[in-house]
Amino acid sequence: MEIRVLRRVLQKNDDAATENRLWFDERHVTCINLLGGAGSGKTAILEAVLPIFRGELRAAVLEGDLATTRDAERIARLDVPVIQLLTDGGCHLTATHVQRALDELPAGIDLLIIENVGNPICPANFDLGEHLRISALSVSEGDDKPSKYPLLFRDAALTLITKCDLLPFVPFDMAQARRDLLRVNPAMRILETSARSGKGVDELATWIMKHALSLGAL
Ligand SMILES: Nc1nc2c(ncn2[C@@H]2O[C@H](COP(=O)(O)OP(=O)(O)OP(=O)(O)O)[C@@H](O)[C@H]2O)c(=O)[nH]1
Ligand SMILES: [Mg+2]
Repeated sequence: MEIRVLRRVLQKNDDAATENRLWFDERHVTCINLLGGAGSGKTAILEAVLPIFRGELRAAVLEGDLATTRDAERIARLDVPVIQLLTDGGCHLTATHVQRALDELPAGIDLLIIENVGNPICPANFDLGEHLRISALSVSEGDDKPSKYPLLFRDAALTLITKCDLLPFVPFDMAQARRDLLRVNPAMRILETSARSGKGVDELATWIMKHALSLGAL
């Protein structure tokens, strides 16, 4: 009996991602996919950085979660347009999830940040149609994570080492983490941040605005 082998099982997702990218390009929207493990500080860093864009660039957020609207509520408190995408148990967002939300976004935005489901593994495999990926690694997760979860960092243009205010309290070898991140992706930029102390937040805002500008959003 002939065994049929289907390759490129992600083709359907990739097709939707290509359509999403076209949608963003036609409207001059820069799209960023923010990935990281559960609780790595993704929403907290968004809460810190989004107010800086006010008056400079019109941002909106898609929040990916298995359950609850808690993260969307946190973003809505900043008066930033936000849509909660619930995956009903799914461990990652797909391009189709994003596609469904596009027509619900307000007109005239320059930047869309998609906070993916907190998970260091699956989200990395799904192109959402973003222009840029930012990955988050909190110091409380441990400096071994870049080597253990390389896919999370492989396509990141920027990795945020988050919760740096906790460095005095957790064993985290920064030099080792940086070395391992650059081994996974020598082209990435690394930024040490803390949503609590504000460390690196202005630099993150500048980085995002510079990239949005070079991608033609502004
Ligand atoms: N000390 C410290 N705690 C932080 C920082 N950022 C986030 N936290 C805490 O870490 C926990 C998780 O933060 P979130 O911002 O919800 O993390 P997340 O990655 O969005 O979580 P999920 O969306 O559930 O994956 C919360 O208790 C935050 O208060 C930080 O910079 N410093
Ligand atoms: Mg979150």
